[in-house]
Amino acid sequence: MKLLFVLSLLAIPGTASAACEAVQAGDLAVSGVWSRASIGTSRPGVVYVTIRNDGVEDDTLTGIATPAAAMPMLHESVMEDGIATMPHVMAIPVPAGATVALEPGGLHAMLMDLTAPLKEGGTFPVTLTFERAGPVTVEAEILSLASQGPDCG
Ligand SMILES: [Cu+2]
Repeated sequence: MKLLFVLSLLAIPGTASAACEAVQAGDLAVSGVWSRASIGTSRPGVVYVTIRNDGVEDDTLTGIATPAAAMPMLHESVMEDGIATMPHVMAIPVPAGATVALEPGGLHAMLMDLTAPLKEGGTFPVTLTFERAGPVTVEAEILSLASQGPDCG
C-alpha cells in the first residue's frame, strides 16, 4: 500500500495539465484555463478559468475576447424554481484576497459563433480584461466533450 501511495504521488507531475499553470498579471494569478471540444460550430463553446487576487485592491473582470468566437460573453448559471437560466453578466468582481472560479454550473464564459470547431487537444488564446490589471492573454486548453476540468492535483 505504501509503495502504491508513493508511486501515485510521483505520477502527479506527469498528469497535471498545462492548463494548470498560472499566468501572473499584476496582483492576479490566472490559471486552469480550459474549454470543451465542440461538435461543429453550431453550438456555443465554453471557457472556464480560475482567477486569484493576491493584491490589496479589488479588481473586476470586465470582458473576454478570443479569435475562437465572434461573440464571447460572460454568463452566470442560475437555478430558480427548478428552471436553469444563464443570464449575461457585464462584470465579475475579483475582490482582494479572493479566488474566483469560472466553472461548470457557475460563472462561465460562453463562446457564441465559434469561428472553427474546437478540437480536443488543441488550444486557443483568450484575452481577459480586468479593470485594474488590464488585458491578460492566456491559452485555453481544449479538453474532451465530457470533461469537468483539468486535473490540477
Ligand atoms: Cu452560458
